[in-house]
Amino acid sequence: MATLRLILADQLTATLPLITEAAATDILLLVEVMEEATYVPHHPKKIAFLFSAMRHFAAELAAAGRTVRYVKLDDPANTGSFDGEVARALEETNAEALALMEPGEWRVLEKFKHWQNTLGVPVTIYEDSRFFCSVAGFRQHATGKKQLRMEFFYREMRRQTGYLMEGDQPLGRKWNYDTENRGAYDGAIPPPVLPTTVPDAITQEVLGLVAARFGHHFGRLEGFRFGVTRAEALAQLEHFIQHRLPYFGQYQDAMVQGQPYMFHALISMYLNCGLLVADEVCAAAEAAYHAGEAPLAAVEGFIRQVLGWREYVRGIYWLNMPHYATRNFLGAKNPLPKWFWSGDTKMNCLHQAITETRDNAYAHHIQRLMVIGNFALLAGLNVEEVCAWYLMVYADAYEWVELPNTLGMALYGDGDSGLGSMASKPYAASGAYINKMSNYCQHCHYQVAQKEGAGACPFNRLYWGFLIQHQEKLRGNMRLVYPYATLNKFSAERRAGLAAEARVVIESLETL
Ligand code: FAD
Ligand code: DLZ
Ligand code: SF4
Repeated sequence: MATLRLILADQLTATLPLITEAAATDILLLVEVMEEATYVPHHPKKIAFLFSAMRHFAAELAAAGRTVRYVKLDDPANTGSFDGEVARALEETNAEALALMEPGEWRVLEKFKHWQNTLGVPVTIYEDSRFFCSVAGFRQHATGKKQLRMEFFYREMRRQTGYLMEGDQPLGRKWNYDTENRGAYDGAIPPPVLPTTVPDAITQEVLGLVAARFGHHFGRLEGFRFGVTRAEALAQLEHFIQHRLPYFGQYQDAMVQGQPYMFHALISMYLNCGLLVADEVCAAAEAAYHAGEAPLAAVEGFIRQVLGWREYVRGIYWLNMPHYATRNFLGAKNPLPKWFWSGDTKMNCLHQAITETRDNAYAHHIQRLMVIGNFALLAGLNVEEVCAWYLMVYADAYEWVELPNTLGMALYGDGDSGLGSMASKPYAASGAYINKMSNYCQHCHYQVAQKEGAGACPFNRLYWGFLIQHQEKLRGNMRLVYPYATLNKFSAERRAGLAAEARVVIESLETL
């Protein structure tokens, strides 16, 4: 009896039990479908990356002797959806069972569950074995707690995995080295040039297809540089470990005009589609520390992102879906300005972050959080629209990781959920933070030192108005004691002036 085994574009890991447990007669199914490429209009580089990676992965499986059924997007028989392609494959192959692995998105899991009742064949759903913490494991972690915090979850994961541990103690006797990390960039170490990957014939064909079918989506296809095979992803990881990891922590929050990558790893797109797995990434970083090639602060900072944050956001997503997607604690409803689709704004920090996103399908964490996210938070931009924007523009974006980061961490949309909230306070900041961490303000139309008036930095003009507008909801937050104490010292007249100043900015979002 043959089983049809569906492998999604973000399940390209040859060691998955979904694949290794396949019998010789089983059929491995990979499908390029219009429905997935357009449920949000993904960045063309993201689509090209996934289609090319899928085609290379399928070729490797076939070369290893597996029976692979691969459906290209432009196959005339392609029905355009997972539903259609699974039903067609079952009919045409006479497979008598279907095997799947937990998907990364709630909407796809709902489909899978539906198939259990409608397809007329037994359906098995494997657990996604690539994460350190299973969905059930996170639920257990959450049980009985009044509030969840990444830092405590992370310590639990360190103990469980043994990463950077000496017995039951953290290596160096400290769990977290952030006080040594996150400095401003002094220019002393130039960011290394990234290795480039030359598109082969498969990628060239995909690039042609994507240009023709998705060229109208936001984002530039030219300059495609992602690796598309496991070997290429491993080479990218190795380059990071050797050349950028030693400075990762120190410059983690730094932003420099014309340097989109700085000392970041650029591996999230490979981790999230399965070409790399989290365990090998953490192991490589830890080995660099033990070999004396990277300091503990940098290695701990990096491992915290992968072992801590990445696992934590996945846990939060599955713990809280589907209602999580509808949260909007601060009632943010203002429409996205048109320049989110062009980068055409006089605010240099946003111009840099959005045009780099358009060109590379990538922006690093602080650009996502403290520039684009911070602006969206202060300006009260519509949570649903902002989340959709993040989901479509980044090559690493899947709802399980995008939604908690955007709705939760950047927009504080889950601020009322107590147990499941991502951040302990909104990441609201004035222009002073961006000026401290970047050189963007030196090249900006607006004055970062100016607090009010047409020429002042819009982040400054929005900041106090944001705190005033949401004081009923935020005043009790212990981490906002200082800004609210400062606000309380202002006269009623001054507070009214600051609120009016923010309203003027919000009314002129399109022209900023
Ligand atoms: P590095 O900065 O070098 O970090 C190393 C690795 O740590 C990353 O590859 C990633 O796997 C992991 N990591 C770090 N921070 C996080 C985090 N907060 N959540 C999950 N993993 C993390 N990451 C995504 O993978 N997909 C997304 O769709 C996504 N959307 C985001 C939206 C917003 C508003 C914000 C603030 C962050 C988002 N992130 C997302 C997290 C983070 O910005 C990216 O993982 C990171 O920028 C990827 O680049 P890198 O590989 O160079 O990461
Ligand atoms: C993002 C994406 C795109 C653009 N295209 C496909 C596709 O054609 N076939 C496929 O199997 N998966 C695709 N994906 C990834 C799916 O949307 C992903 O599996 C879900 O988002 C669940 O994580
Ligand atoms: Fe951004 Fe304000 Fe600095 Fe301009 S002055 S780059 S808008 S923070």
